[in-house]
Amino acid sequence: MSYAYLFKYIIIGDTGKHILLFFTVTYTKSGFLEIIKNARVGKSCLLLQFTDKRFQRVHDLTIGVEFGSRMVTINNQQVKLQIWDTAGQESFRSITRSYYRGAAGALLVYDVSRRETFENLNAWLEDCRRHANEYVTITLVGNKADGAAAQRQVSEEEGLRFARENGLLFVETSAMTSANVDGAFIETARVICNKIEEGYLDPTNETNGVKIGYMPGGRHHHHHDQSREGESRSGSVTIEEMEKERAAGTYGSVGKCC
Ligand SMILES: Nc1nc2c(ncn2[C@@H]2O[C@H](COP(=O)(O)OP(=O)(O)O)[C@@H](O)[C@H]2O)c(=O)[nH]1
Ligand SMILES: [Mg+2]
Repeated sequence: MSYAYLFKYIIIGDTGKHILLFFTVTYTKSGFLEIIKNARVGKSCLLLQFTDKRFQRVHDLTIGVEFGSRMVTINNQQVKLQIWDTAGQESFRSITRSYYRGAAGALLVYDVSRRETFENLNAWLEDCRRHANEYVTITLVGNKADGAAAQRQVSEEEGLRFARENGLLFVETSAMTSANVDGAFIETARVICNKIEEGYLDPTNETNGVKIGYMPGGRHHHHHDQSREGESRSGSVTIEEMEKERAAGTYGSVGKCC
């Protein structure tokens, strides 16, 4: 199937520290395995929900989904999203780093019912900024926003504040109910599209995680207006706000992007 662009994504966030080290030793001890599971923020489940529209409660820790892709439509253009899931390899940070290279989008995931995963965001963000290309669009995703209020350890306001302070997009999701899962991936792609349209992101440079596809009969127009360099739509915008702005027709580049 033809597409206008291909965007490469990565999904990052806690899987629990030193899991692989302890895994075999504590495998049979009841209780501990549960702790391990709780430390996982739901990256593989988000990917599975986005690509397959299903939720699988129990994933094999090491044989998780590692790769997925889905075609999405952004302003009447087909865009293919190719997503890499770090799939439990977080323990080997050097392997994880190779994922950062050539990513146009990154979903930085924490678990709203587990404060520790929120507190580790700074380290993840630092890693991402250091190893990804400078144009990467990062969306902060507060996953598992489906539990009882009493189970919540991070409020939506806190998530939003962190996103604002760090110039990230923000959305709360549930890979279980599928709430906002499509939005998290698609709105990230929309921002990438806008960066291309504004001439901020060069789509011909594959190290930016973007590939130009083949469009039968179509032609791409790319502006490289240097005066707009440095502009980005990713700062301090929530996905909800973007949707509202778009509905009100105030969001730029609508109908022209990509
Ligand atoms: N309640 C709830 N549980 C979830 C959600 N997403 C994932 N989980 C659970 O969290 C566990 C870890 O998910 P997984 O995708 O393997 O995490 P990963 O290590 O970040 O890839 C799974 O066993 C799921 O049952 C969600 O949105 N809501
Ligand atoms: Mg996983």
